[in-house]
Amino acid sequence: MSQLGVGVIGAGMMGEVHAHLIAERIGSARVVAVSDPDGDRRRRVAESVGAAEVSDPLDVISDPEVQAVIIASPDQSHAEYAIASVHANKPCLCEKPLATTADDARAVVEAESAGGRRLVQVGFMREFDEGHASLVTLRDSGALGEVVAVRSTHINPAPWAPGVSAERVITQSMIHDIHSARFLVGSEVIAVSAVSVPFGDGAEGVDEGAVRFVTARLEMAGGAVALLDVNVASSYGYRVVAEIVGSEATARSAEGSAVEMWTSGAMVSAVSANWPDHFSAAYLTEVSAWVQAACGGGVTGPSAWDGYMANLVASALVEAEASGGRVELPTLSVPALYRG
Ligand code: ISE
Repeated sequence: MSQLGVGVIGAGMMGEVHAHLIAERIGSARVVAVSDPDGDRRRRVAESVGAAEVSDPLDVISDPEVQAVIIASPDQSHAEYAIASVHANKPCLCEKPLATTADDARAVVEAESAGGRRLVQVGFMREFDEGHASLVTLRDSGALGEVVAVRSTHINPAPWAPGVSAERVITQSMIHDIHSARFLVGSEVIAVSAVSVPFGDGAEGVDEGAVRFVTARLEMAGGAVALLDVNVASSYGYRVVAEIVGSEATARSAEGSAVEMWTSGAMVSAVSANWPDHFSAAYLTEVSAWVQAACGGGVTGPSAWDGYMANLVASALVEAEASGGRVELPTLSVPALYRG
């Protein structure tokens, strides 16, 4: 069987990760084109996977050799390229967030719905992480009872970005936890509130208004609550821990290295340096599942609707954090394409 031709838009950190997974770990696909406005970066990644260099991202999508597209360009361009992929009838894996505004995400949903076929998979890769997937399996088995609460701890190494505003933390980082809350609880968000902790005046090397921590409370339909924390300035590395508190039992994703060491009054276990190594297995599972679905002309996993819901909740959280209030979300009916 011939290999799926994949075009990669964006040769930054995630574009490179995906391009190498396809070139080195997935036999049923190959990278045929890579684009990036930075010529050196584009050349380096294209050469390393034996693909052609393309300067205009829209030419990647229209290239007849490209049968499926990976969108890993800057966030503000995601929606445009996702819509172009839909119009070209090509499955795409679009990095999160689907868009930078809920309106732009809605436009992707509308384009896809008009075509009547799911072609957009959003890169919420935690659905493909063994720990998160096992929590869903446990929940569905009934062993946890009713879901009472979900907790998500998300820690990025400092300096994630010295000028990071609460809005950026919410829309670029906490957006993962928002999606996790929806799929771990299994219901929609109905209201939100949020608080942030700034670095404080005069902190060295950080911009005015930068925050180091955001905590959010999501009220979910059905009565459960989701408590999400993002720390963008840890001094020790990267962690993500998810927990479901159930009426009968509580379960949490495990962390740490394969071994633990006891030494001089301490127990030591490894901490990942950053997300590409922490979630390396999840990225491989995600990309493999996407390639398999794309070979059949479709996609799997988080949908454009999920991307849109996450953007809506993120906007509500940005408003709640700025006002210090509680912001309610509208109840939307799920379009037919995304039901079931
Ligand atoms: C960051 O914004 C990302 O893009 C990664 O997907 C995520 O895992 C990380 O924690 C975020 O801060």
